[in-house]
Amino acid sequence: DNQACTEQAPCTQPILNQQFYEDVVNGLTSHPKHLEAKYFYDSAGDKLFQQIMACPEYYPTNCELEIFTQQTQAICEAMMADGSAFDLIELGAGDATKSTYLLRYLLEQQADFTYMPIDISANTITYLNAALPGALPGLQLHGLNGDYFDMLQEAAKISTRRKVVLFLGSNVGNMPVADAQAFCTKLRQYLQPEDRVLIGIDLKKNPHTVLAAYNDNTGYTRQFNLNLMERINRELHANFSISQFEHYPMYDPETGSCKSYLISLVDQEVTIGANETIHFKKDEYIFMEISQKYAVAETDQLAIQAGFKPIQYFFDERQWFLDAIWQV
Ligand code: AVJ
Repeated sequence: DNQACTEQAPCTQPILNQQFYEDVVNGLTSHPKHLEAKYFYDSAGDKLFQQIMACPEYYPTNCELEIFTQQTQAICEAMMADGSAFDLIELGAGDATKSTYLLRYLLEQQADFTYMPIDISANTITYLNAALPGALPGLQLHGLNGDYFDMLQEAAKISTRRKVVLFLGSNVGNMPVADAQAFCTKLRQYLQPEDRVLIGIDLKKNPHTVLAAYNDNTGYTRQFNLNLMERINRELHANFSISQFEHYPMYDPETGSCKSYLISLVDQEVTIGANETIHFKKDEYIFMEISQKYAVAETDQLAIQAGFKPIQYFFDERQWFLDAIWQV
């Protein structure tokens, strides 16, 4: 049943996603308190992220689209390399809107490739398997549902062809720099000499521009953050009062880290399921998400420390965003 969990009637409803529960309790019993950005994307969160991407303030999506539409040929030539057959693997493909520009051109050139979108969401892979063959006739498609590295291993078993990995949308920015370094190093270990990566990275720019992208006027970004609390209420039978928390976005131009927090407006207690009570002091924060911005030289460093060679750069007109080709 859907009975609310109150202090008088502690919640005894089952928790369906045990990993989610453990990660949330872990994060909220840590100092400082934090939540994991991957949990933003339930169906309400997916919709809010679409709305964020459609906001005039949220420039990264438009920048990368501009790059893909204005420089399609050069990007695809860099992926086609010596013309040998390849597997085009996309990490976190989502609805594949951006990559479709590249896929269409590759098909026109009769490039010999299989598109292998990897996504943690089973819904996404089911959708892509259903939608792409109609939209892109002749596409060889092999969707993989699961963790990035498990699925990269899977892709290596399916074929030994050359790999080109897409990691778009500044998803790499969702990790602190040290984690991004470790991630790229691990990615390098799953690849062979001559394999390539096309990585989209948001660049340092006017701090007002960055901050506005994470603090849109309509309030979608605020709702996106608060939705994670609502998701915890729904799925983990918690009782967050959403109105008792305030969204606080910030950008530090020196480090390039854009971070969002939820600040407790009052002293309060929140229960999660039957067994957890979390205390919040007034003004205490929960760290929600990082969206790291890089200087071009810092993206080179990220590549090189991981064992990649940056071999080509594609910028938008304003040089706000970079899609780089890295080679093993
Ligand atoms: C999907 C991680 C690239 O950090 O810009 C957008 C997510 N969060 N607005 C980003 C996000 C708030 C986005 N990434």
